[in-house]
Amino acid sequence: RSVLRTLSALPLIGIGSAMPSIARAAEFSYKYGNNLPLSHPLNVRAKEAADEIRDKSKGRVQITIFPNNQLGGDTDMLAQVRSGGIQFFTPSSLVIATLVPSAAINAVGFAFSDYTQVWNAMDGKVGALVRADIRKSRLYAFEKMWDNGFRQVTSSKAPVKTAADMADLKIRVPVSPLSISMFKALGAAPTSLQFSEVYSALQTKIVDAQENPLPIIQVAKLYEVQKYCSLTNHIWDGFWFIANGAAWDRLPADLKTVVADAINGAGMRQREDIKKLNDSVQADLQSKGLVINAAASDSFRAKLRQAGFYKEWKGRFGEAAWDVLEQSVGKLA
Ligand code: X2X
Repeated sequence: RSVLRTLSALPLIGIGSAMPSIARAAEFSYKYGNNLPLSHPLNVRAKEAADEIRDKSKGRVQITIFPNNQLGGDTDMLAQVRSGGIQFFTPSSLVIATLVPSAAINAVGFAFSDYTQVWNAMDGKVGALVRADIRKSRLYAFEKMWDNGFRQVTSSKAPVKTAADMADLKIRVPVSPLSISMFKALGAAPTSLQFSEVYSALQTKIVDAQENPLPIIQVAKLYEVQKYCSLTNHIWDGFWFIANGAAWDRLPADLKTVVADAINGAGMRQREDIKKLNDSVQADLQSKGLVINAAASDSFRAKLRQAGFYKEWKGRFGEAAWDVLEQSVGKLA
C-alpha cells in the first residue's frame, strides 16, 4: 500500500519514465560467487565494480554478488562457473589449480620474497602463462589478479618457529595438490578442506592448525579458534577473477570493455587495500589474543629441498613454466 501511495504521489511523467527501468530485467544478468566474508576488501571492491558496470552499461549488465560461500564451497563454485550456473568466481590460484594445474605456480613454497616480485610476475610473464591455460579450460581470466596475501601458519597447539615444529601437525590446507605436497614434505599431516569448513573444523578440533594470510584470519575471525600465529610467508596466494568462457564470449565488445575495466580497476584498488591492511592487521590480531611469532624460513626451505619438493614440482609444472617463474624470482632449487 505504501508503494502505491508513493507512486500516486509522483507526477505522471515521472512514473512513465521510471517504471520500465524498474520492471525490465537487465539484458545480461550475472551471478558472481566467492568464498570470503563481506568485510574482506575483495567483496568491498567487487561491489564497487558491480556498481560501476551497472552504471556505465546503463543497466544492461547487472552482477549480483553471492559472498561467503552462499552458493557452496570452492569446489562447488568452480563447477558452477564451468557449467554456466554462475558467470563469475574468484578462486585462489591454489583452488583453480585443481582444474588448471599451472595456476599453482605462484604458490611454490618461498618463491616470492616481496610484492614487487609478485606483481611483476603476475602482471607479466607468469600471469600470462596461467591466463592462457585458464582460457583453454573454457574460462576467461581477467588481466589483473586480486590479492589474497602471503600465507601464515596458525595453530591452537603451540607456536611454529622452525620446520621441525611442523612434525605431525594436523593442518587444514585448501583443496590443492600443491598444498598437500608441500605440507607433507614439511613433515606435517595436512587435510584438504574447502574454506567454508575451516572455522568449524578448527573449533571442533578436527584439525589443530591452518594457514592463511593475516587479513583472512582477521575477517573470518579465525583468531577465535586459534592461539598462535607463525609468520612463515610460505606461499604468496592471489585470486583469479574468472568468467564462464561462453558467457564472456557472448558479451558485445563494448560491454566487455566496460566489465573488464571495472573489474581490473577494482582489483588494483583491492591490492592497495590489502597492502594497507598488512600494516595494521598484526596489531589488531594481537589485541584479539593471537600470539604472533617470527619463523625461521631457512629451515622450511631446507626441509622442502631435502624432501625433493622443488624437484618434484619443477617436473610437474615443466621446464618452460619453471623457467618463467625463475626469471621473476631467481633460482629456486
Ligand atoms: O581457502 C583458503 O584458505 C583461502 C580463503 O585462502 C582460499 O580461498 C585459498
